[in-house]
Amino acid sequence: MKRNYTLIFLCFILSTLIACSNTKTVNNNTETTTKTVTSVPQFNADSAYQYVKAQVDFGPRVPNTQAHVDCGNYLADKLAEFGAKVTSQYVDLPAYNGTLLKARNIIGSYKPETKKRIALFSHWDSRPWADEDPDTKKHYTPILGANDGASGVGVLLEIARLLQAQQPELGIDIIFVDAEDYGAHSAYNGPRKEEYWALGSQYWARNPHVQGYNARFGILLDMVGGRNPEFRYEGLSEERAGNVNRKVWKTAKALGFGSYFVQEEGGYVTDDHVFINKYANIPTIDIIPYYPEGSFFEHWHTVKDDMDAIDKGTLQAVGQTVMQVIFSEE
Ligand code: AHN
Ligand code: ZN
Repeated sequence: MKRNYTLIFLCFILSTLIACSNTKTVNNNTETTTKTVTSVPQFNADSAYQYVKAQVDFGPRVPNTQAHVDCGNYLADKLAEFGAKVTSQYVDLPAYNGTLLKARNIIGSYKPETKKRIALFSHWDSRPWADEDPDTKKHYTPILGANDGASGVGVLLEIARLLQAQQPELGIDIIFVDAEDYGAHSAYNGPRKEEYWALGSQYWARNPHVQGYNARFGILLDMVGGRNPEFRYEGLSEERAGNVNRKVWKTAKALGFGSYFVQEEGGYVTDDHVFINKYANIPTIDIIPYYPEGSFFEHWHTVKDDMDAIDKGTLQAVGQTVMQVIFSEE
């Protein structure tokens, strides 16, 4: 009799243990499944393409023009429509040739009260001159900047649309910087200083929209909508934010975009991230096409940087990768 009780007791303990461990396994599986399947929304390249086109339809977004004012209003309205807290920085910035540019940086913030943040950047102005055009008669014609300008902004607007419905753990700031592309004309004889570029981000990096602003890291998107680009590790990004480069390129490869994101060294590029790293001290990478010949894409700074230069597959590769990266942070 006594032995039977002991046996029943032992069976009870054993079955409880099995039941407990089973429950635990099931819960773990459920958790893992939920996380991988539902947590990263699907980036829609058709939608991003429409946002690129909407900008290009205003015409060249050159500072001190009506198209620039109108497009700035459109961008701020879209961010607000997508549920971001919108801040505009209006500032007059002197260009290399003395022209005073009426610039506007536009920031859309998600979870503005959250301390842990990620900053996503793209310039929204377009170059006043097609000074790389094969036809020298076009060298003073303003460009549409479908790829050089509108593509990065289009990708970020699509991300904003998705964030409206579902947000990652960290706060996200979408930062449209102005007056990036007013760097010295190719015919200019004076010194070619890097500070002539990226005027809007220089201002933002010294005067962020929130006092004492900081972010875990930053990602700059520049010319991310062209045909067959090869994104490589840009030099300064590698020095200042090498871990962010690995994270992004590894994520892209895992998503099947390894042909766009090539895990090789690229050259150094003067771009917005230089000043964001320097003045705001946020480790920021630049996703920008690598071109050994020194042109970022076939129609760079030419009148052909129009909607025909845009490839939805590229927008998809960059957009889905950035989504996966921002949703993977905790
Ligand atoms: C150089 O031309 C070396 N940097 C300019 C970066 C740029 C121009 N990004 C867009 N347009
Ligand atoms: Zn440019």
